[in-house]
Amino acid sequence: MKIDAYIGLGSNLGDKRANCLKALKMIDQLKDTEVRTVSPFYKTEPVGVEDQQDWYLNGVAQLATTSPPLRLMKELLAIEKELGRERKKRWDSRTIDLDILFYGNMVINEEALKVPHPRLHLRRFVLVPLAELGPDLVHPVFKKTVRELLEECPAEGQEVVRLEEE
Ligand code: A4P
Ligand code: MG
Repeated sequence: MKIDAYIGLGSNLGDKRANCLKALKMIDQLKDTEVRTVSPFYKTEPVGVEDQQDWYLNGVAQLATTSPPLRLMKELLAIEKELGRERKKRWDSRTIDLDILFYGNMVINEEALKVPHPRLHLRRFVLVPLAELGPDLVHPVFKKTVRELLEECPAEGQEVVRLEEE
């Protein structure tokens, strides 16, 4: 059965837009997964990082997939690797970060995969693009819509600027 999954894309190193577009193309080429819709991209203030980091480019994509969640996670990690992401320390600058936000209504609590993404409700760089694709999606743990989560999310230090589509 095809499941609707939502993923967050983020890049703050190199050609950020090209990195996100390449990742989307590679995701769409996965055997059991297709990219259904992509949000506009946003230029976003770095959140939760102490060192001086460049702003991020963030967006959200809706996927239709028959890949089970852990397999999809592995496939996304392989794409991150292929696009040259080096893991040095947590929350370091990165060429591409691919996070699974929602996988249907599933709730998963494993080390390798926590779904819904445990910090998505705190992050405007996720909620703003996600609300463009699915404002009425319901978070299966909080039982609130994306629109509601966005209204409740603190905006302080979390500027997001919508970029024009090209
Ligand atoms: N993992 C578990 N659950 C998930 C999930 N739902 N999606 C595991 C993706 N990965 C998940 O991830 C570490 C491990 O988490 C993976 O091996 C996977 O099995 P990582 O991508 O190496 O680590 P990370 O991204 O450095 O850390 P983390 O905790 O995922 O960071 P976040 O929460 O992704 O935050 N500010 C702006 N403006 N824009 C951003 O995109 N991103 C971060 C990183 C911080 N600040 C930001 C942004
Ligand atoms: Mg990540």
